[in-house]
Amino acid sequence: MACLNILVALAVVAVAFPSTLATDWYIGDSRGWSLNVNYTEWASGKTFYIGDQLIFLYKQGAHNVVKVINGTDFQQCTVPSRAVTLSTGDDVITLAEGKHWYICGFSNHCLNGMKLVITVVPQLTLVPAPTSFEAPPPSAATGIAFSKCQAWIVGVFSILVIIMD
Ligand SMILES: *[C@@H]1O[C@H](CO)[C@@H](O)[C@H](O)[C@H]1NC(C)=O
Ligand SMILES: *[C@@H]1O[C@H](CO)[C@@H](O)[C@H](O)[C@H]1NC(C)=O
Ligand SMILES: [Cu+2]
Repeated sequence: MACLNILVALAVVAVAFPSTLATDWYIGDSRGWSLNVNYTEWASGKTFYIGDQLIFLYKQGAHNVVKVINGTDFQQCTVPSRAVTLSTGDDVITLAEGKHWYICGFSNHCLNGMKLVITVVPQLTLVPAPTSFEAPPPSAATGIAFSKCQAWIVGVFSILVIIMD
């Protein structure tokens, strides 16, 4: 039953560290980047990792995305003079670690709540398998058992990857 033990251990690892793949975050989900959305509420409970992408969808010309440098500008809705402004209507930002502030630069939109602050943390990495699984001694019988086991593990992992994708 060594095979089952390994499968269970791998399943535990897979659940504890669900994915090393980056997430695409559609800001505001179906509402996109617009007025009348509480982006504090939208962001709450979400964990943003380095390498994830923020996607701001909106009608071009109706809004924009301005990256502000600090919490003061964010609170006061001040557009910095040399701000990075995105305005394609389909703006994608790949996240680096730390706190990031975004506002809409159109008049009064930020004051009416079009503002998003997030904190980006490092991605958890997959830890090496625990050392308790020693490779079996190389006899013919265990050799076959082990390769069956490997086939199982590959199979189960393929299914997990499909499910979690
Ligand atoms: C947005 O949601 C947050 C958290 O639920 C709440 O504290 C805040 O008052 C809301 N803001 C507005 C403008 O409704
Ligand atoms: C925030 O950034 C603005 C520039 O956009 C700067 O003038 C201001 O001093 C900064 N405030 C703090 C508290 O760092
Ligand atoms: Cu706007």
